[in-house]
Amino acid sequence: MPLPAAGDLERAAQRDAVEQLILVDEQDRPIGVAGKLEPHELGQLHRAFSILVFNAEGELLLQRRADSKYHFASRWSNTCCGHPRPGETTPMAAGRRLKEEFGIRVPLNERAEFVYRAEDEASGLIEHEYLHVFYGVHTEAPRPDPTEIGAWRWMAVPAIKRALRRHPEWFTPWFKLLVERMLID
Ligand code: DMA
Ligand code: MN
Repeated sequence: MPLPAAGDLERAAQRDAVEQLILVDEQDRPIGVAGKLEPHELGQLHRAFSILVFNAEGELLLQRRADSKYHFASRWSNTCCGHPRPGETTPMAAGRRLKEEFGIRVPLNERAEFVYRAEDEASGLIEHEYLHVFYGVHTEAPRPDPTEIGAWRWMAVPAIKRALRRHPEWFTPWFKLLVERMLID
């Protein structure tokens, strides 16, 4: 796994150590609370969200996950992802992470939900999530947090599909699922 830069090392590890997430059953009913890392080590199902932000031309805002991310580091992915904390609604959490990661506030609509499971060979961690998918539109340049986002760009859907076909290993597995299920050219 790529290692964090000096300035990111303590911040990234500290944040992941204190975060908590919501364990759920296959119907998204809460069944418990856990620290952030353990469910990803064990592959326990938990609540999560994925956000797709488009510009006025219909291009999607992509992020390359920072090299210091705890899993799926350095991969290209959808605009923003995360986990609601215990006591936090999923739309609130989605707005919070979009602001923290990309420095933008965007009205969001929930459009879909599904369960998926994916393993990250590099970190040995497992994503097993009940995923809520949000859409939003934003036209200005974002101001990303470099401890979260290594790079970003707007990209048209047909170009995303071509890149995914040729180089699936450049992308996160949940992004591939989102594109296949949700995005028509
Ligand atoms: C976790 O994403 C959630 C999904 C849908 C993969 P993340 O690692 O970008 O979020 P965070 O850093 O907030 O845990
Ligand atoms: Mn997760």
